[in-house]
Amino acid sequence: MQFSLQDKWVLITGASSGFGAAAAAAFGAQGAKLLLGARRVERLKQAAAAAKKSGASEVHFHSLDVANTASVKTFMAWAKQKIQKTNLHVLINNAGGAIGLDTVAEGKDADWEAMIQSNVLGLLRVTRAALPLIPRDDGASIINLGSVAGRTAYAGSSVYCAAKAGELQITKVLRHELFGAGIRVSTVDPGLAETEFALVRFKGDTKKATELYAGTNPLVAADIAEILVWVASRPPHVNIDEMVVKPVDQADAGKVFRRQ
Ligand code: NDP
Ligand code: 8X3
Repeated sequence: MQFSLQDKWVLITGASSGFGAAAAAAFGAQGAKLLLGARRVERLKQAAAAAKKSGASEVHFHSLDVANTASVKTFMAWAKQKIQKTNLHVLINNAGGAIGLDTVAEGKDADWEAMIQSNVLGLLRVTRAALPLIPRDDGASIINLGSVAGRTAYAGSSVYCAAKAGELQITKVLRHELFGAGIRVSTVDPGLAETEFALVRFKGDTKKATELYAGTNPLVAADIAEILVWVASRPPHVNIDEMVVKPVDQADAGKVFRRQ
């Protein structure tokens, strides 16, 4: 039988835009209780209001920088207070993204460090802090956001590809470490999706960001949100290990069909 998300606690990192904000609305529509984190609190507030409107039974938000251990600790202490018991049923490790599209020859230390901090170390920090709140043998799920970039390589994306390959390996390791605990562990790995991802990658250059999606039909945030809900709501004995989701116009990370 499908796992009901009604009144279950769902924690989403990077909930201020894109997949995270859409996931808040989608889990909200299932009647879940939401804990949302990201750095831009004003945007979290908007995502929280939309999720409440979609049917969430409770929505709370708090600033979170997954690149900072102290911030993760503060956030999780706040989350623990809200949840009270060990009943965090869904953890969505979504915070992350790509910064820059430089070759290795032109790469910037700050960009490399930020990508490893959010996509890899942030995922580890949040998961470490959340694990004591996740119930055993009760249908709980940890769902990590990977990428096609973690499974293939393209020029200008060395560290982002490495970070998402790291996410995939961490997901697999967790499945070993949680063996017997009755906690599901999944990775959902999208291809080209129109969110603020490109704006962040191109450091606020809206022209370049818009061009990335020009003439093609990318995924949208709601496509991934719907899949995250589906993964978490499978019967408790079913673990969706890995899911790769691309637009029909995309054959591989660097190969996108564009209509004139
Ligand atoms: P967005 O840029 O729209 O969202 C990224 C989210 O991550 C924002 O809410 C941002 O919040 C948050 N975030 C980034 N860094 C941190 C941090 N240090 N601490 C806390 N939150 C952080 O992009 P997407 O929704 O597309 O990206 C979501 C995830 O999906 C990322 O992991 C990305 O790599 C992955 N992905 C995206 C694809 C795409 O094509 N769009 C494809 C495959 C995977 P804030 O800035 O407020 O902190
Ligand atoms: C984002 C997908 O193809 O831009 O993770 O690397 S891609």
